[in-house]
Amino acid sequence: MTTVDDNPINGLIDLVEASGDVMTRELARFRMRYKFAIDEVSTKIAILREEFEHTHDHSPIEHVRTRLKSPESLLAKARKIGCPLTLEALEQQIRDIAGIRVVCPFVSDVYWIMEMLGSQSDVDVVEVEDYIAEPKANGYRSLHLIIKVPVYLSDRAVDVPVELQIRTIAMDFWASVEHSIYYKYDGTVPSTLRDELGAAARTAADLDATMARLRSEVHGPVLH
Ligand code: 0O2
Repeated sequence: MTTVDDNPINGLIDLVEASGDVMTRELARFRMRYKFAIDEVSTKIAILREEFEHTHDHSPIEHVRTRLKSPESLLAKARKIGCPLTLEALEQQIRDIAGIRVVCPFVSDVYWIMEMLGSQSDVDVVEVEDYIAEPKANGYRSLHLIIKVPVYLSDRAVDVPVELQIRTIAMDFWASVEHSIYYKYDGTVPSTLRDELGAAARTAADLDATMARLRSEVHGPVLH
């Protein structure tokens, strides 16, 4: 297996080009299985959504976004965490190569999606980080899961990890603004802005709670 640990070449793409067609094909094949895993989980989510909409008065999903980590950000993450640049090590140590974000109207929808996916026999939930129950210090709230799904290739089946971020519209709005501020200040956000973001996160949490209460006053308790 080719490694770039001591290689001065800056990008995985450069490495791949320098290593010739065999490595190019290997990396493309490696990333492809994550794309297939995204396709599989996206289909599961679409089925849950359509079936739910058929029988309920609201949709549990506002929108879904998927992303396959680019070779450049794969390399940047590997460097950041000190992961050797071999396909085996990338596979074992980087679990967000396939990412899916599901944005829901209500907090109860977030947990419903987790339960529905987690109860499927071909879905293995390997990690749950509940930043809704325990928000991050900056106010970030979201439910993070790493799930593994089997992908059937022509010569074998592989269990492929997918990072799922499930959150409400209010949480998503906060996270996207916070993300852009974080990058604008290159990670060192001034303390006044940090305080305001913290206050905005509490407002977003209050909004989620108020909307859930109003909904249940009008439509009755959530039954899913
Ligand atoms: P990107 O570009 O969104 O992928 P990990 O980095 O996943 O290996 P960890 O610490 O377990 O390690 O990750 P965590 O805390 O579960 O966060 C993973 C992702 O959640 C991040 O991916 C962000 O997308 C999102 N996230 C986590 N914390 C915050 C936060 O404070 N603000 C915002 N806006 N998003 C957050 P990446 O890799 O950072 O970036």
